[in-house]
Amino acid sequence: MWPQEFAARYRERGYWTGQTFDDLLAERARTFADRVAVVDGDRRITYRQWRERALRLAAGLYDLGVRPGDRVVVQLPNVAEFFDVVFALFRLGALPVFALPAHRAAEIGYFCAHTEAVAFVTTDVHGGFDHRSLAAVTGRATVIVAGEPGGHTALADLYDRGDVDRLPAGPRAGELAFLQLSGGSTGLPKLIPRTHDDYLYSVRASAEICALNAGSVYLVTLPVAHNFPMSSPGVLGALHAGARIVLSPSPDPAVAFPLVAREGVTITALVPPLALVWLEAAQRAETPDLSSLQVVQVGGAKLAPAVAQRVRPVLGCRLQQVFGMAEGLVNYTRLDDADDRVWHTQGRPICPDDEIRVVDDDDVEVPDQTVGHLLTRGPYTIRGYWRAAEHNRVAFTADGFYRTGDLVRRLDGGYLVVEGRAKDQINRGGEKIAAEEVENHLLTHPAVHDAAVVAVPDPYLGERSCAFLVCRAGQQPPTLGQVRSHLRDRGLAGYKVPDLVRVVDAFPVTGVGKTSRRDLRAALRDLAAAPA
Ligand code: J2J
Repeated sequence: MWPQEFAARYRERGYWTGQTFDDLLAERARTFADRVAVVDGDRRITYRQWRERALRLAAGLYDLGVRPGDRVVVQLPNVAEFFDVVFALFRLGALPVFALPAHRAAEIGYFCAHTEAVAFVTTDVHGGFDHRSLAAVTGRATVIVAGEPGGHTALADLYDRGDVDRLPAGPRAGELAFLQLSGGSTGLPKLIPRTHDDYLYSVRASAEICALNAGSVYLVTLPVAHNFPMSSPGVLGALHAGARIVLSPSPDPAVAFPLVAREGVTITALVPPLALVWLEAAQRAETPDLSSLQVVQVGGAKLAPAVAQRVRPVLGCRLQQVFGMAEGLVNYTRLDDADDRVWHTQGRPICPDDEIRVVDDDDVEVPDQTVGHLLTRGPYTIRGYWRAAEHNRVAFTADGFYRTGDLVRRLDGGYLVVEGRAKDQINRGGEKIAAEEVENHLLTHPAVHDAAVVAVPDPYLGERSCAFLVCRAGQQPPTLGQVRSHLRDRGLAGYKVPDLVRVVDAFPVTGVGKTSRRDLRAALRDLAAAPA
């Protein structure tokens, strides 16, 4: 949490207003009562209905035993129930833990155990996977299913189960609102504690930077629980503006483009590989009418300038680059920036009180235009991960700056260009993979003696992952297929399963004495990029 003097300053400057997400929804339900807030297929939910559904569900969850401060792992695809669940938990002061639909037993089991979750809310079958099977790893958490419950608690039954008038008082804005997932670079995923005050500030300011208003229509293309579509300005920014949220079940242009045309979508958020897919699809003759689009945001991974330049001519709208992180800091190119900045930079921070330091390996600040490590602190950047005291000592400086692990160059006007990464992470088209987490799973394979996972450049995804293996003496090295099925059997999310496997006799030893895994990964990176 922030030291007193910082908290006082952030309040004084009007960043932290004391409003909770429940307060915000209550207010919007009054102001925009019968306007449509959420569109999910044929379902259209007004602001008033959204609030009513959230309150009734809050009462049902309370009746089920969910209490203020409890953690609830939420794994839902882009469906309207996501908003009911999340705002019911906000009302109760229970904390959603945001899992992604791609997460499997390894991740869900860990989230439930680490957060001592009292409930796990998921869907029935999505993308060919039966999420109810995850009940096997949720420990004491009550499993709640949006859809066919299959022997578990049906979410649908909870709306009429409790008494709204007997709900306890809601949380205060300085308290935690939820736990978001870190992209991670360590063995186990870290959880990011965000308060109502700090997150709502980033949402409000983002909505303003992106010029959202009650006439805006925001298409949720990426998984809604990710920080980008949730808050930059995302669905919460849309709520703040009284805008309309349209949920796309898939980012595929075949699904998303007709929604853009039907609903008059004005803004959406994409990762770079999807931007490429959209550009290709939009050039085909039979493309639906995309003329309502005003802004396409691209972020999560580095966008190549050559792709950036195609957005306006092909999609007929402005491009906004977004360089953000679930830990806090978000940078945007501004809607009135010159093309050069929009194409070649990843924007500048939201807030004048976002403190940015670009430093060398010894934490000494480097001049503008020089590549260095990005450190940051500010009114919506966390001061520590949740229950991770040891890791926090390395992830934050003594004076509270978050070490982003990103290598950037700062230009005049505070614009940042992302030049690379110092953290042991693979950014697979915006999906983040912690090298060590995958390595730990690889080490459980009986033939594997040692493992190192590195990023390999990829023309479409930006990066793919390559696992280097040293095998045990006398053991047959596993094939790519065997490695992949081993990790899938362990319940690892599909995007974390290595794209390539290289078996080597030994890892290169760099420097003298102890070899750090980081040096090792760097040494292997060039090898991985070479053809097999
Ligand atoms: C290069 N790298 C980028 C960009 C993120 C908005 C937008 C994105 C995220 C996000 C987010 C990048 N160019 N434009 O939370 O609110 C890499 C950096 C960063 C990490 C954070 C938001 N945009 N990145 O991607 O927590 O390495 O958040 O530190 O998933 O993604 O990942 P994540």
